[in-house]
Amino acid sequence: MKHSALSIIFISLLSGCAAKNHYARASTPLISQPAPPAQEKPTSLSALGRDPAEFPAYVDTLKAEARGRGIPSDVIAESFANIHFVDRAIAADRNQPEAKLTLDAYLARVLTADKIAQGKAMMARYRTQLRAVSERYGVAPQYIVALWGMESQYGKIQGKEDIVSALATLAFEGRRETFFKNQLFAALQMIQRGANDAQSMKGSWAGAMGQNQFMPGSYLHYGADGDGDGRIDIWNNPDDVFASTARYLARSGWRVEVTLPAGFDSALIGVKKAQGKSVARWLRQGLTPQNAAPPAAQTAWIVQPDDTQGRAFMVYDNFRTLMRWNRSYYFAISVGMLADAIA
Ligand SMILES: [Ca+2]
Repeated sequence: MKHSALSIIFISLLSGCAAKNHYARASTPLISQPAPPAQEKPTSLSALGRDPAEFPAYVDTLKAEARGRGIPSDVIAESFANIHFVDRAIAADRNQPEAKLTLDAYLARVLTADKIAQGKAMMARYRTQLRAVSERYGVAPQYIVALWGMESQYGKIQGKEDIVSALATLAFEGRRETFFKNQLFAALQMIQRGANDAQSMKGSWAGAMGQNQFMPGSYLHYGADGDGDGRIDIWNNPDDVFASTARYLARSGWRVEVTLPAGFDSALIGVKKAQGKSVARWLRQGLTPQNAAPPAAQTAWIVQPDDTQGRAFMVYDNFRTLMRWNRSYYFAISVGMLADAIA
């Protein structure tokens, strides 16, 4: 990928929260689940030794593991009441469209004039709430609205799949079993805590829920009660959607802006694995962070989105993770472009 594309992510997604230092505590998944790396070969259930006829028995093992994790039996019974094999989850997970589209083709599909116009209207309609959330979390409102638009068409398309079934099916598929099992147990925890009742735990085939398409794990980590009613309702309540999205963006920060010393060797700029150095080593080379420096032992990379004259940023492994996933990368670019368009 060229740096010019990177600049879109950086300048637009990140300049809005430049006032605060939000570098990551830990590598985190995107809001939606990331697609598998493009180089991963498609496999079939039979190649993995998994016959859909074995799904009910697999579900029994999931229930047993949930009990072992301390989820009460009545919560398990309620959560699995509608359990079914989700064919579409398997088909769609194998056929991530972005892996086959160019970036321009992807943008033409997702960044429509209608979506931009609606985004501007939403910015105006929710101006007061967005300003409050923006101040609280240090995230500019257009990024919150852009994520909302990209994830669910501003709340309109949230998915109607039973989340427990979608996650159980994806875990059964086996390519990322641990990831999806953990998301499933997070969904059960949500039901246990009363985040939503089991019948209403709906979302996409990929397990993403609500107006901001949080995975259950993201909900547990980043969910925020925007209107103070004691619930975090990302399905129906825009205040909660805005607060949760802003909290996610603030916590999953991935960069700190730096000033490069005169004569800095441009060969050191980039996100190849070999270009990573500890923060301490970068500082010894004369880089000056514009916010508090990250932990000295943290491995970081230097990027300069505008190639020569522009600002430089120190980024961490979660940014590289983002770049490895085409879908997420395209998605991040499209969010940045939508934010610019509606700001
Ligand atoms: Ca609430």
